[in-house]
Amino acid sequence: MRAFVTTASAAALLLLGTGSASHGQQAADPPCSGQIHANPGFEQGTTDWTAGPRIVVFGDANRPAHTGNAYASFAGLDVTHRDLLRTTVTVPANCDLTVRFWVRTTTTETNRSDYLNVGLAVTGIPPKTRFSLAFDGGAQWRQYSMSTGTATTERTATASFLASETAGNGTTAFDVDDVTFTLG
Ligand SMILES: [Ca+2]
Ligand SMILES: [Ca+2]
Repeated sequence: MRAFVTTASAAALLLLGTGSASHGQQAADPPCSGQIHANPGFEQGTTDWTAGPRIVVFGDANRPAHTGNAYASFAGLDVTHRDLLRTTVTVPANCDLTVRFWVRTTTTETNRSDYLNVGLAVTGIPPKTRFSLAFDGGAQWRQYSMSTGTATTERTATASFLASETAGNGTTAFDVDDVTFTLG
């Protein structure tokens, strides 16, 4: 099924629907519940994610996952580079989507140089960085959350994790696990 991403095409769809004899406004409740990502904790590697080659880590006893064996890691390499991890889900009409994720930060930095920008891009809304995490994120797993709000049309939502590391001033590793996408 094609996504109708513009207000104009959504309005056209509504007009077409009005001509249908099947029903009025008594459509079934939208399916606004449940966690909808198939691989939120990276236990199936990069399935359903777009990720660089070194991002998903399995079974590191020294730095265990938040749950399961696997997590995504933007490793502190002390090399100037960027890494991107992202995934896209469909948000049904009239549903809110809440993305919750856990981050652990291991660092030798004492000021902000390496960072992890977490974004949520939603159909019809300009992409936005919701969190810009850095050296002060904490060595224990911490949970963060961000939501799309609701709209009257089906949308797509892309969650992105963009790590940027700069060499020569300390190293920072960001670990990410249990990125859940829950409709409400
Ligand atoms: Ca996991
Ligand atoms: Ca650095």
